[in-house]
Amino acid sequence: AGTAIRSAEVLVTSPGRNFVTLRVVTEDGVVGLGDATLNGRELAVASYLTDHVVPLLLGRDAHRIEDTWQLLYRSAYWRRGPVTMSAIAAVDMALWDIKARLAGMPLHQLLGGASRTGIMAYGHASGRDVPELLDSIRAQLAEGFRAIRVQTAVPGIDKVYGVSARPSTSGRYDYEPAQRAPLPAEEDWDSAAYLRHVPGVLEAVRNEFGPALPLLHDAHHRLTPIQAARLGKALEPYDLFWLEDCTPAENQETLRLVRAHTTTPLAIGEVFNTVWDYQTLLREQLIDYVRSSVTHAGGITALRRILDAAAQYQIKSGLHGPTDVSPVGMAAALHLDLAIHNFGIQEYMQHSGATESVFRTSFRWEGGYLHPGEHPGLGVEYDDDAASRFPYQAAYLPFTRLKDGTVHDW
Ligand code: GCO
Ligand code: MG
Repeated sequence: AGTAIRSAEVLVTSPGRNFVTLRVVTEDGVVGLGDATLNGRELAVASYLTDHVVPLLLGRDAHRIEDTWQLLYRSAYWRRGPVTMSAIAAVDMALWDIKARLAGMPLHQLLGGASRTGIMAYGHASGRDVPELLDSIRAQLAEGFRAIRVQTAVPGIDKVYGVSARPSTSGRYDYEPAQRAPLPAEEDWDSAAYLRHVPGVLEAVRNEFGPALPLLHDAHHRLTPIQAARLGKALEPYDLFWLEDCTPAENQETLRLVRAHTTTPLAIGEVFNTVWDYQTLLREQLIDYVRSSVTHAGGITALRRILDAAAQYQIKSGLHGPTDVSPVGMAAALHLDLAIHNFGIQEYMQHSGATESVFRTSFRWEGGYLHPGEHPGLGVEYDDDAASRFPYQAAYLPFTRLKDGTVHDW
């Protein structure tokens, strides 16, 4: 029939940074796109798709999204993991894109329709010192952001996650942790220095911008449970919207200890890839925000289930949206954000002009709110000519070592 899958191609391009995209085409020529970008491990997902998934897709009915999802998840036997789940996510997104294009509707209509008029997004600010940080926040406010993630350099540490090397005083926030090089770069870390420094920085920001501006902070998995508890407590006077990834994400039970000591809201989940990673966190109400991306959590089908499970506990969404989530993955997030009831906030790190030349999107950014637009499907078109100008280049996320040389969480 006309909706059988005729082809599925894996597209790798690097307009400023690497992206892996799956393009599924039906017999009738309807195209669906899915994001499979896994920062620093792009080619593993590309191979997983090309070698092991595409052959299973050919000839299948593109309408059978649930059945395809279950087939890809269960037939792999090994289950879960970021490579597998990013590959499944790309197929899932592409099939939802096709279904919505065939229905002539923007995807959020198929997910239940809009629950709100716009999607509140947070922007990113950072500084090598407090004055530079305050300027960076002002620049993000001028861009229209109504919530800001605040990251700061730390005296004595050479390079800190989330801090832009060049201060961005206007326009797009310029931060890309993956570096184009054949091997990952080494950075340094000192948790004690960080813990001494951060509360004073948040105090300065709060004093400057008043009580109402939502402020977020990402500790990026670097603290022990007791350090995380102490940080959450120390930041309470500055009323954070959330403290993100305060401990390494593997151990869900750790969050019991953190939770017992602080009322600072907690966000976690960007490195998770299934509902199982959230099981304890949701059931015991140990977090306030689900941080997954559609791309790394197995697609729209799977993330919707995680968010519905979270809703029972008034846990809200805070979907991951750095530049390594492609415009296709971002569009999928926006349709989900618009449709679900338990929406919290959306991360938005604008893509570069080069990225936008490859991925033409229909989403809008107005007055601090995003909207996925009304185009049928996800609303993203892939420009092959533009993409061909940006061949893959190896790029890696850095890693850290403590002063004594011990490898630490980045
Ligand atoms: C965030 C994240 C990112 C990750 C990046 C890794 O909160 O947006 O922590 O900055 O580090 O996605 O690829
Ligand atoms: Mg993060």
